[in-house]
Amino acid sequence: MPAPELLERLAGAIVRLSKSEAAAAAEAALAAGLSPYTIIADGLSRGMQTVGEAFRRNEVFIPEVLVACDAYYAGLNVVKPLIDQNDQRRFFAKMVIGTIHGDIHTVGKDVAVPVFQAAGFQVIDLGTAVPDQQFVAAIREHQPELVGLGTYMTATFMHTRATVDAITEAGLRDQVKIICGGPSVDAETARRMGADDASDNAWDAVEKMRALVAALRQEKAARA
Ligand code: B12
Repeated sequence: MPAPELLERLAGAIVRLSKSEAAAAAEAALAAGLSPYTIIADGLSRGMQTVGEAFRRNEVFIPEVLVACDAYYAGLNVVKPLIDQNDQRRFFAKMVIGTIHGDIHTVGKDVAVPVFQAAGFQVIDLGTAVPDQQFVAAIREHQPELVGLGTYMTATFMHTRATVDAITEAGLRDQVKIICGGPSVDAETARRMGADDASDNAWDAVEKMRALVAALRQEKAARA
């Protein structure tokens, strides 16, 4: 099968919400000599993008999006062992993500992470109810440009301030941009908490994240 058809099959498997088809299409694409990066960027990710557009138009809903994520991961898992995770040139930027402490909602982050990966971010997922010091340790270890805080409730959104303060006290605040995500947060409130931006939609967040990374790079260049 020629490359364009293989890529179409990969993207189509995500749109058709088929885990088995995504895995089989990834195997076939690898066997045909396509690189893991082409499979992810031009195949699986394009499928996720299409699903995201349908979600924005209210043509599909969260249950379908979650199955699309499963299909995306089924394809990704086939090619993952062949990716050099340390090859920074392949990724647009590295991000550390975790749900703020006190908050056990998992679904939003489970949807957002594959969307961010599909958009070219290398994502280190710290999980749910993440203590402040774990964010600090992860920034030291992984040196991301972006920190994503999953903040799904008003009550625990207040913890954003404590997390940002811990990052500041560790002397790391000017190394990263911080974006909050979830239904209970807006950009203005996030900034009042010391973060840089917020989004309640993973696909919209990607544009904001790209802009934050670009701003950070400019600031770092100006400081150098
Ligand atoms: C499912 C659910 C639960 C499940 C969670 C299951 C699970 N494993 O996640 C259960 C039943 C456990 C639960 C518990 C509670 N819940 Co609840 N829950 C929900 C519900 C119905 C759906 C959440 C969801 O999955 N949405 C779908 C996802 C895909 O959307 P999303 O989270 O917004 O994510 C999108 C974006 O925000 C973005 N995104 C997500 N993460 C990130 C991260 C970054 C960095 C970025 C940039 C973007 C981003 O990408 C996603 C795709 O676009 C919402 C109501 C609602 N309609 O939102 C309430 C809701 C979030 N829950 C709420 C509450 C209050 C609770 C409880 C306190 C209830 C209780 N009294 O016990 C407990 C919390 C316990 C705790 N300590 O955390 C409130 C929060 C209200 C508020 N403003 O504070 C809500 C809004 C319901 C309500 N209207 O009252 N909940």
